[in-house]
Amino acid sequence: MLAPRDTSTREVKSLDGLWRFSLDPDRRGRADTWNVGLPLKTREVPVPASYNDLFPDGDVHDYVGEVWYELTTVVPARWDGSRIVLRFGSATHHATVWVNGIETVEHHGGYTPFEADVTEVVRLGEMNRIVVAVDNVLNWHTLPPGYVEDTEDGPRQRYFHDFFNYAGLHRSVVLYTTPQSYFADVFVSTSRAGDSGSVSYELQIAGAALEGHEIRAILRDAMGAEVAGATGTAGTMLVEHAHLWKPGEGYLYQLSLELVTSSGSVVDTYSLPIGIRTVEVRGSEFLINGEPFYFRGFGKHEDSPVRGKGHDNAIMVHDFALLEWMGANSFRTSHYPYAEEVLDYADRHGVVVIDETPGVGLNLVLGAMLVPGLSKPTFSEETINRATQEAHREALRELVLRDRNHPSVVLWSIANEPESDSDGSRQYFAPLVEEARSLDATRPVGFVNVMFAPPEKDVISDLFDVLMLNRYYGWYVNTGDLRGAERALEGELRAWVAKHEKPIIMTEYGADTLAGIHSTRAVPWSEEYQVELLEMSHRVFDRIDAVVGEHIWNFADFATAPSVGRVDGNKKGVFTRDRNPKAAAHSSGGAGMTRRAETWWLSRSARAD
Ligand code: BDP
Repeated sequence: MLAPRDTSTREVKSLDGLWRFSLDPDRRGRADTWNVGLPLKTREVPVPASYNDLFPDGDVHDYVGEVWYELTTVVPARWDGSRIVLRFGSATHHATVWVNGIETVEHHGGYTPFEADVTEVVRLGEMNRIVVAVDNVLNWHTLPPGYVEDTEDGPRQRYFHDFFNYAGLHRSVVLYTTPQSYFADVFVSTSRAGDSGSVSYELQIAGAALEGHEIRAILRDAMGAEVAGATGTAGTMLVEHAHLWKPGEGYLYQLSLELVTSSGSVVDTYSLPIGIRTVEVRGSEFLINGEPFYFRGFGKHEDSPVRGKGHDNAIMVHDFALLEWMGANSFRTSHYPYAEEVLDYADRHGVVVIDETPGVGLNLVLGAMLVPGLSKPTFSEETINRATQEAHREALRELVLRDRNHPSVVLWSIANEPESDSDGSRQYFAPLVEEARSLDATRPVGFVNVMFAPPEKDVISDLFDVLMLNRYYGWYVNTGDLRGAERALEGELRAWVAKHEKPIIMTEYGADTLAGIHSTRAVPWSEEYQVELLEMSHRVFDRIDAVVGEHIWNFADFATAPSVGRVDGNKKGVFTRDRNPKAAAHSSGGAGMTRRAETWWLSRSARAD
């Protein structure tokens, strides 16, 4: 899916701002034709933002069901003759959209964009009413899964993942134009040979048929100089002395596409940034541009006070600045696709991304720790089944089709901590791995393994290119016993190495830490304990050659559903939720780093000098 861009033939109009908003606890909206217009008296909410934390009342925070958004906007009269598209960056988790009372699109899945051709339903030069019903309900067929419990006090949403179920219009909404014949999609892949690079593209044109048209592709370097060109719907361009996209140096070329008629007039133009780089797994190494890469960074969340999961450029820039301050070179979009702006930024700044689907909570053994009393098998007709797998396939497809042109994305993560030690898990995942490979043969595929499925129990890791492990030695096990934790962690990692010759990325390890708690001894929840646990983990990683990455859990504290193990949310951040550093933020930028991470950091600083 192409991101909307202003070009000489296209125009984008932002619909971000304050929208009218109504909860619908009695489910009256549809019967009372709110799709044509919301009741006169409503609240107003900002877009993009989660609605949950905007108001002091629990009714909004813990609301379960459809909410309604409405905006009226003028569609410019000058757009006459263009194709007009309404696009949502995301709506969490399900949306139905009406324009001037007419249903135009429905979308399942809370973290990927969707759009509707509204050319026939908008009134040019006049006010147009856009109404969206957004449903936050998670059920057995959504990703992530969940179920709604009927209680005396109304519905209560239950789910098996450890972050709050924020909802609403989390990302930008735009109207944009394209010509009637237009570029519908493009897939770009790159390779290297010696110091040359090559850029291949394959594109799709849609809309009104054109006779004898031509397609021109032009590649320009960062200074705007033309370096290569090609014609046709697919082509390969050779770039001599290519300037590679590298971790720490996000060098980008621009690929400009032109759709031209036989008489030479330009019908459509589209332009996108391209990074020339290669990614490869060889033995137990992860190579970027043929060089071993060591991931150093964090699992993150889209999470901040007031906005919840709403995208915010100020928070984004600040988070990237803190990542740099920490010496991080990478992060994982745990546990869902992030806003497109985040990947664009990572592309420009050379930050490496592990891109994850919303496949989280596919593990009811783990789920029972978050939903007391839950006692059901993970994979069954009644729980996670074929319909869930179909939703997963669709979420994976939408993620790959959205993000495959980002050089920052080097690895697809299909799921986080699913059950992976049963026949059911193999049946569930094998087709999804195939799907990922058929959608994109240029990137490795992985999933994030949970501690309940160590090497002697796991039955799916052979399907994947890398091992991604979340391990909580010293926290959920060996609590307060870092010596025992060190032995156990090393023992398990050696068992993985013995079983699979694959690179290991430690995708989560860490300790809940309440900023301000201090101790001279290693006491869980204290800042010192977090420091010591991270140092212990880093010592172990340094002893295992197959470990090619370390992502601390988590970058910052984040909101969760209430539970006895959570103190106003998950506190495993090295930053607090409002991004103040805990002791570990200082130490893991220096002494706490593994030797290999330190090497990367030093070479990076040398480049910057
Ligand atoms: C893992 C999950 C992550 C949790 C973390 C924790 O992948 O989402 O937040 O552990 O318990 O199980 O802090």
